[in-house]
Amino acid sequence: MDVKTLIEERVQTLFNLSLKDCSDEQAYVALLSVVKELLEDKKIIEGDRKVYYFSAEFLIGKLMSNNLINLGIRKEVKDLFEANGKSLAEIEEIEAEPSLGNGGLGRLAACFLDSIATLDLPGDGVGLNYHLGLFKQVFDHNKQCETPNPWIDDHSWLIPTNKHYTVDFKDFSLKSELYDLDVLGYKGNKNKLHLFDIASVDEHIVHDGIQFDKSNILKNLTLFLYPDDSDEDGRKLRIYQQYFMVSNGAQMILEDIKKRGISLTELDKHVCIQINDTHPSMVIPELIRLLMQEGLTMKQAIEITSKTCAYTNHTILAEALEKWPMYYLEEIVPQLVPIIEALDAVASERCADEKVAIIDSNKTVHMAHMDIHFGFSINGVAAIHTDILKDTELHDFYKLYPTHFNNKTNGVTFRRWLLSCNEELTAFIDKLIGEGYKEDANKLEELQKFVDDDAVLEELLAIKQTKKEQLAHVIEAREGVKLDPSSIFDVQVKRLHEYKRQQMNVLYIIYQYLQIKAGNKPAHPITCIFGAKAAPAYILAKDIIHTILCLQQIIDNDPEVSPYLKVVMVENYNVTYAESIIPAADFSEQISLASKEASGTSNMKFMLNGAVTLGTDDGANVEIHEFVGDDNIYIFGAKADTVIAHYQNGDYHPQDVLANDPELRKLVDFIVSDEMKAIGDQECLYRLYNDMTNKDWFMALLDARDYIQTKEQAIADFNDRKEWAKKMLINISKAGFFSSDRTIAQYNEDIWKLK
Ligand code: Z15
Repeated sequence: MDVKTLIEERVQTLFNLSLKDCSDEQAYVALLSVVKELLEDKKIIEGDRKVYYFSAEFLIGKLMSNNLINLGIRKEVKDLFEANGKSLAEIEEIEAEPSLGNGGLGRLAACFLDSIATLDLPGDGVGLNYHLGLFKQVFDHNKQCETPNPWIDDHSWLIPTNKHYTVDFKDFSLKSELYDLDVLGYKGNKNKLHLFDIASVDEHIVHDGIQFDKSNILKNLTLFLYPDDSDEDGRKLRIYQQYFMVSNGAQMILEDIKKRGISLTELDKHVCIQINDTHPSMVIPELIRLLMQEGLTMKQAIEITSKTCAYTNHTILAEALEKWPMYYLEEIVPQLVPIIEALDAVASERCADEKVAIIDSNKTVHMAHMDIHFGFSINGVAAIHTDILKDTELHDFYKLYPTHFNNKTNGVTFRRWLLSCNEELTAFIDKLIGEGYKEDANKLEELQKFVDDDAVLEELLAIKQTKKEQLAHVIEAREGVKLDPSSIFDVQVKRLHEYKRQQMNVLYIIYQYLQIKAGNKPAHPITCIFGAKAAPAYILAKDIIHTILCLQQIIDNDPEVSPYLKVVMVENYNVTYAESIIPAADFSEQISLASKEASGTSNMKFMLNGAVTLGTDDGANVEIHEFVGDDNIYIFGAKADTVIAHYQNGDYHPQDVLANDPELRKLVDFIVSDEMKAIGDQECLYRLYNDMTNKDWFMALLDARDYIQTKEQAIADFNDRKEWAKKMLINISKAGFFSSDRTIAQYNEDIWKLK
């Protein structure tokens, strides 16, 4: 039966209504039920060898649009709804976005699952089913407040399974429940995302935002992703979560291997476990423990585990590399302690230097060190990032295991980040070069032949304009803020972190504000769009949000300024929001301090949608720069080697910069000006001001002047619409390398070796 008839009949059986007469909600429920069945009928991808991607986060976004695309029925369904007076886009909005991730790392995991299935490789995700997600961000008095973000309801895509495992902690055991999500490849077969949970979790213990008793593990274990770890109970809860995730995953894998009649001594020939950052690192000692329980010697178990596990590093920020005091592990998972001690002993036999020790002299366990000593591969996520790991951050490990180090530059799935979120651009590209690029992204290069075709360039600008108008509607509906779609849409959307330097963007806004007040209008009106969540215990990040929101208010209320400059920070930036913001962007802000952003992935989504990058030579910006050339990107600021030298020499002081640059001082001073203090919280504003002027650990002042000049140049260039459209076209045509299909093909070729 064709899909149209299926849907029409389903509305009839479920609601006794015709598609014309049912509500959008009813249409959604019927569509969901049909699509779930179509997914159920899809074959599971099989193979002798399988990868398991272990990750604390899977930021999958809404699933309907993606599933329709991968089933190859989106157009049919859209037409059917249209013929019945309904809009598929509006119906898709009804779905709640799963809140299973935070930022780039989680979104990468989701893109990877999509590409693994699309390449028809056997590979499943392993994670946790957080009921209340990260948190939902709301603004109150220009400050971030956190509230629960429930997303599981009767209409979720989760598939309950009958699988249960027992996970032992020191004081109690937990019986797990497993929920699965189908991950369908583009016009292909499917894999699974396995999300573990327990039945006793109780959302009702949450009060006053996202407060809850952190010691009540039975009730809180899978409530939130990244529970506040500023106190000891919070840190211990993270260990409970991590061990629960990896023990379940490891048990599931071994069960499957045994069922297939394979000897556990052959595990590494059939299974590869990819450890996504250090959150799942305990899978190494846990797998060793389980193998020993099955009768292997410790030596055998260590060897097999080492040949099974591979580690991806996503950061060089020392504070993000997890370390746990041994006594936490003794209190929670004592069964791992002798194994970790044995691993530490083996490691110190290989190299006695404490810099590479698993357990240091303070009895702290370094999770990344365990991954590197006892995994067969370690990779960084962009060329410059891997180089820095080899040369600096992990140099001592590189000397020990040079062949284990490899680079896998990140990528993004074009199904979601072009086909689904930008139908207009997709249709235009189809018309110009055909649909081949959907299977082989490098074919986007064929767009190059249109760089001097005026009609094409004009159409590209027209599509961007359409996407900007659509975004203006979304933002007006959601934030109550009116945007001018003829202004430049300058976008910085990403987690709030000092190293990403939203505070430097703030200095630009202050600069522009003061210029306009002094009678100097910008070359083109500009709208600065922000989206960012700050970790609940990250005070300075919250101060930066407060500062942005105060600036937004001051500018909104100033009729002299607001026709030329507008600031809007959207509430609760998430995947769904990204899908309407990214296609509408003119400028892509990628302004991290060089050496600090491992890769970045929104930079790739922006270029794919025809935005031009304003960025530092950091992360994947470096590779974007190489692909598009100097004329199609705006690169500024200190280079990574300069920055690294500043840290090594301890010779960067913001006061030195300010002493030589009185104009810059005026910008910083504005943070604590009377205007700001009149509406803002003085404690927050001064805390940020004092930090920026005395510490400025991520060197915003070092690059601020160059940043402001570069952005002014970009604004001026924007006015030559034809030249700008060429830059857009070249960015799109060079985006092919950043498809996660390419990334996954490389993981498979070098690390996983499936099929
Ligand atoms: C996260 O989102 C990333 C790194 C981390 O260590 C954690 Cl805990 C979360 C990001 C990087 O910051 C970003 O540069 C990179 O593109 C992304 O992971 C995916 O590799």
